[in-house]
Amino acid sequence: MIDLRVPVMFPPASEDASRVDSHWQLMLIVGSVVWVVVVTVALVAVLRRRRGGGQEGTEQTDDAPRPTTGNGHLVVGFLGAVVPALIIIGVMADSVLVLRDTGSASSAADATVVEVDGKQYWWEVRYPEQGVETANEIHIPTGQDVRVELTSTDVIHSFWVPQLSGKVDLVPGETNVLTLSADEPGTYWGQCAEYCGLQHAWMRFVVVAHDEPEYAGWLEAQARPAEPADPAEGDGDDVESGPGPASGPVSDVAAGREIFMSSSCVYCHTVAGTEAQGTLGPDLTHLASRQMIGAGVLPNDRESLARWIEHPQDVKPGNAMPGTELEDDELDDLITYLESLE
Ligand code: HEC
Ligand SMILES: [Cu+2]
Repeated sequence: MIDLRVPVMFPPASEDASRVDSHWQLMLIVGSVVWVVVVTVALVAVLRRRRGGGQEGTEQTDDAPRPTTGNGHLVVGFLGAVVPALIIIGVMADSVLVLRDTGSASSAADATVVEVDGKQYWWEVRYPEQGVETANEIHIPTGQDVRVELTSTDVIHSFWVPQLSGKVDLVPGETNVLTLSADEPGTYWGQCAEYCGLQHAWMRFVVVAHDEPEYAGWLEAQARPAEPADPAEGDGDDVESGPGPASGPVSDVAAGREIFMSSSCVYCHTVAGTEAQGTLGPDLTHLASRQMIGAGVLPNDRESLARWIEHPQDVKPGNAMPGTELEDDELDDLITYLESLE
């Protein structure tokens, strides 16, 4: 299980990311050298003037160094204009090359297409060809270009997975395209990189790169509707861990489903294959298969789900989900139902 709090976000894990990374290194080195030279020259100038004891506009003493007289002015002026210009042109040339090499949207006809819609403060993720919808988690096949089509529902967001690519903005009314690929299977953190409101920092996501067969398996599982909960066998689904309420009924999927379907949840959430078809919040059809909830704010476990459902505004103030008051055993059943959505 990966640590939700301390992501390692920077070592490049794709060709594009390596290009961006080496460009950044180049700028860091060039910038550092320029800084050292400028500061050294400035210090030397100040110290020499001090030692000379001269003041602006007053007579210099005999041995005061006067480095820039006559042609000296011309030489220094020339260097001061030409050297920075050359450095800037050089760095810019590399920028243009990096943009050319990495910015190009994948045009391969068979490239996997993923649509990502930015929302305050989570990511809707759709695989239009397979009819799959999920949230805050993008699964891709390893070693292939994936075409990510970025849009926004509300304000400008920015899609950034530092280990895999550069960043691209999500702009309302526009579709921007980014090519994503990962050299190795793994989990890569992403983050909204354009301030979008109070919970901008908790607008995170993961990209999970799989080997081809595993990826196909994931897609297939996600494309299935939720298993119908059969009320007749409801009490077969005991809570996995921890004892249930001492004398209350054992929490079960069917009871939880009942609570979900008769609460406000259905106005905002979809569970494919049921009457819950809300679109304001994340699709919950396969919630239990996801690693985290609330765009990275909590791990996906019973305790966190309970906190989230009762007090989403404490966990992530300003997000679009209101809290719901439930009896303890109702909440327990509801969570058992959510955990059955694999
Ligand atoms: C007014 C709309 C609304 C209602 C009502 C609502 N939710 Fe939500 N829910 C959201 C939104 C929006 C988010 C995403 C919040 C974020 O991450 O910024 C969310 C997130 C969630 C998540 C986390 C999903 C994920 O993948 O991150 C769960 C679980 C959830 N809601 C369950 C419920 C349940 C259970 C109910 C009913 C008791 C409910 N919600 C009622 C809007 C709603
Ligand atoms: Cu943001």
